[in-house]
Amino acid sequence: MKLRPFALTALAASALLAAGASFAQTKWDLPAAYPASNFHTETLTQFAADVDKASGGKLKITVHANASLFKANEIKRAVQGGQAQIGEVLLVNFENENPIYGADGLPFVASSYASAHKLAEAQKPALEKLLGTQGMKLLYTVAWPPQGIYVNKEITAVADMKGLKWRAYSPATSKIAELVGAQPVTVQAAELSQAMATGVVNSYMSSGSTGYDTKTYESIKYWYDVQAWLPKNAVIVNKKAFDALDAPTQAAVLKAAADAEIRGWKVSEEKNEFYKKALAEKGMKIMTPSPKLVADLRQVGGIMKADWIKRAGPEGEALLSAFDKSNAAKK
Ligand code: PCA
Repeated sequence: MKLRPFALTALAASALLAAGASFAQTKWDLPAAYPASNFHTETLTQFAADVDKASGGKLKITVHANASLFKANEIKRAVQGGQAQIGEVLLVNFENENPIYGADGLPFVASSYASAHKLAEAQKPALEKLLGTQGMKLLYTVAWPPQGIYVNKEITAVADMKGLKWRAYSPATSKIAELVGAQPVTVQAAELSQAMATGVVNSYMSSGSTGYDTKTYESIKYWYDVQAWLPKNAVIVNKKAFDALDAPTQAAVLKAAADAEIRGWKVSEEKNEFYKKALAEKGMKIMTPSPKLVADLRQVGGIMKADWIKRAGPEGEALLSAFDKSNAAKK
């Protein structure tokens, strides 16, 4: 039989419609707080591409870098309320909500990649439970490189930090300022360059990564490689949004997340050395802290840990003792 042109078109249209019906595409927005070139954001971009591929294009995730959609400390609430389906947060930002979020922001509890990884494992069950009660699901976490002190003068003891205008990114980094007699100002990473350029701050604690991203060397000369802690970013998803996906797409998300976690930790550790070199090349002095400065900072850390244990209660103690056990065990 010979089909007339009209019949052909109708046939093609109905075939397209049928394909469309079985191909429901979901779009997610993923707010993130760091620049597109940051290794965390690159990990996210790859994660989104992996999900796209493994789901056969059914789930499209758009990464919004550099706090362009929500400020760093607003991302968690956005995911919780469903304004964003998925997001990347800095866990320690939310320590005032629950101390469990701040376990990886305690100075000198875990200061190498190996021990930070063990701390992440010890923190995970409590974190998953806590996020679950808030209608969210943990997908993966990745550590920032070890935290050191950016400061506009040489320091040999905590007494030298008195009066500094100190940029804080979390309750714990504000607390450090209080304990050393500095003035804390909370500034998210996306606004840090400006805060330094305008003299709002002249010091802060963070990784080589953030010093590099924010061109800290243009305003501040010294970075003390204290290796005090390795805070983590976490990628979290709204549970309703996740549950609304079909099973194969859920599996694709979980697989891509597991891959992203492995990739992210590896890149973080590799880039740690790169950042230090790059900062030095830009004229920054990478300093080994004096024994006195380290001892003083450890004392500050001790106060903070004791305070955290008091606030975190039995759950916090269980977390730390699980960590201590695995950290003491031979690898
Ligand atoms: N960079 C982030 C958090 C920890 C880090 O290394 C920041 O400074 O905001």
